[in-house]
Amino acid sequence: MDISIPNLGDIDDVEVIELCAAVGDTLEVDDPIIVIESDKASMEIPAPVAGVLESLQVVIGDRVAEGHVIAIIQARSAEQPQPEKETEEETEAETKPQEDSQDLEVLVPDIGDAKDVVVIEVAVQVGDEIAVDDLLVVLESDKASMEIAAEYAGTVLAVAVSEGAEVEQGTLIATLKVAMPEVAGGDASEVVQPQAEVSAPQPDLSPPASQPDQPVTPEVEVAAAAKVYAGPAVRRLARELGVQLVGIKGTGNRNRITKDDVKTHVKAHMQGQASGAAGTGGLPAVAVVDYARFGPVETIDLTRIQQRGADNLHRSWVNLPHVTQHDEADISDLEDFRQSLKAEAERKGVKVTPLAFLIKACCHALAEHPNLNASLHEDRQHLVVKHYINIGVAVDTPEGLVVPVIKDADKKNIWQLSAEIADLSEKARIKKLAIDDLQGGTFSISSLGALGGTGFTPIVNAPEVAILGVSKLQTKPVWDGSAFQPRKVLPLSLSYDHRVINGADGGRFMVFLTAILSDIRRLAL
Ligand code: CAO
Repeated sequence: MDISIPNLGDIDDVEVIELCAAVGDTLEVDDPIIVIESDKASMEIPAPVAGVLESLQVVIGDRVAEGHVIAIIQARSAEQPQPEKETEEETEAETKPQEDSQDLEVLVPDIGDAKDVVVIEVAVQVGDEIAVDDLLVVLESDKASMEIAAEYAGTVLAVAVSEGAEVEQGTLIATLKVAMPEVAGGDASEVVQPQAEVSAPQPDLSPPASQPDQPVTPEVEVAAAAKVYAGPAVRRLARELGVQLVGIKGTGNRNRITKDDVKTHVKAHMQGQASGAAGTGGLPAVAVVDYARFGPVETIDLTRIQQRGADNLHRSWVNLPHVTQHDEADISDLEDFRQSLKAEAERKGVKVTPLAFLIKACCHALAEHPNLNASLHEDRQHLVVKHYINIGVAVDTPEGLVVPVIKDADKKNIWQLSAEIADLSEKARIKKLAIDDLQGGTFSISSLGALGGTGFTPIVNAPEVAILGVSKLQTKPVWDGSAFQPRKVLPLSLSYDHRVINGADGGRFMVFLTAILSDIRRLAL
């Protein structure tokens, strides 16, 4: 039986925006087949009869009008008893080839803190046949660019972004019809359809199993987002509210996410904000002034890095109660040792500055004081202590402040740290940092020593809980018990999140750190 678009009143041209059933599905009367959308409303086209969907005559993006055949259903006769679900599944498996394609939404994966990432290239168009790893889009943040490639081979059904569009994690990039492997064992009824409201069992879209303690990779995030079991209306609501469906607990049939689930999730988030768990809000605004009334002015565009950096600093400043503790380290011996390394450093082609020693010393101090290598859990009832030490280093670039991260800094020697500081700061300055270079920091250092200053209050790079500010090394008279000696003294400023670190913790950390810097033989302990 041909299924056609019904009379749509005064609307004569609408777009197919969702496919709710796949060829081979058994449909009951009123089960949705597709969703169409005009500029006024969207509506589902339901099955007028029960039966098996023999063919779909449209793809997402097609424009249709009244009378357009969208599908063919092999109707079940009235005498034919409605098959039991399990029997139906068994019969299908025996008599028909397994359904071998599936619609898959490709979403922007985890891109760290990056917001308002811009699509700078769209490499596919509707109808393209693509292979695994074929480029879909190229994104660019203020810090790096990133290619999003296809995880499955298939056909592009719809492209949801265009060049210049701003996206963030979870934004829909494209919908693919992908060739899927046959279901092998398992309870197929628990497997979900990525984007359609269908009740028939679906092939497994799970990515290959990963180790439970492996970090979630962008690839896994993409597959996880696609696996969400929710209908088109719920997905649309989630998109409108800017909510990620991944992670929302579905209370509907077979754990399907309902509109109420989305609303409950949003409500819980808002209540969390109101109770101060995240964000602040309600701050009095700074007065808007017409500066030109008082003299000539010039308005200059801020770079994207400056804008995002300002947001991050503001977020940290208003959410974290900051305390800054100042101290001084006598690094005369360290400086003598560093100077003695100059010839060797030149041969190795690296420049050794005090910063490499500071990173090394901080790693020792963090291992000894793990509370500073931690983050406050969002429930504010737990502390997440990290068993790895990744040091973020603030780098001043023409575009603004960037904080690349030296991973596993505690496992690297002074030569390796020096080389990595040079490499990451150069990449930061020429905008060649990868997203990964900017993620995973556990503690940060902001060194203004080369510029000057006797102390400052750095802002914690939240959700880290502490940051070390470094000012200019000075030669000062230091009393040795019988006379003043000229010593090289390094001013240090530790800012910390007072919800996690109390004054005594901060004090102990600084005493330990300055002791190491004053006698670097302690680095060997
Ligand atoms: N006191 C005195 N001199 C110092 C010093 C200190 N605390 N730290 C470094 N120096 C010296 C170095 O030894 C080097 O001298 P030589 O050229 O004679 O060897 C010189 O200053 C320049 O150092 P550098 O800046 O090239 O290297 P670095 O390892 O000290 O720092 C980096 C690297 C990337 C951190 C730095 O270039 C930078 O960008 N700093 C700015 C960070 C910033 O803006 N923080 C503010 C964040 S809050 O807005």
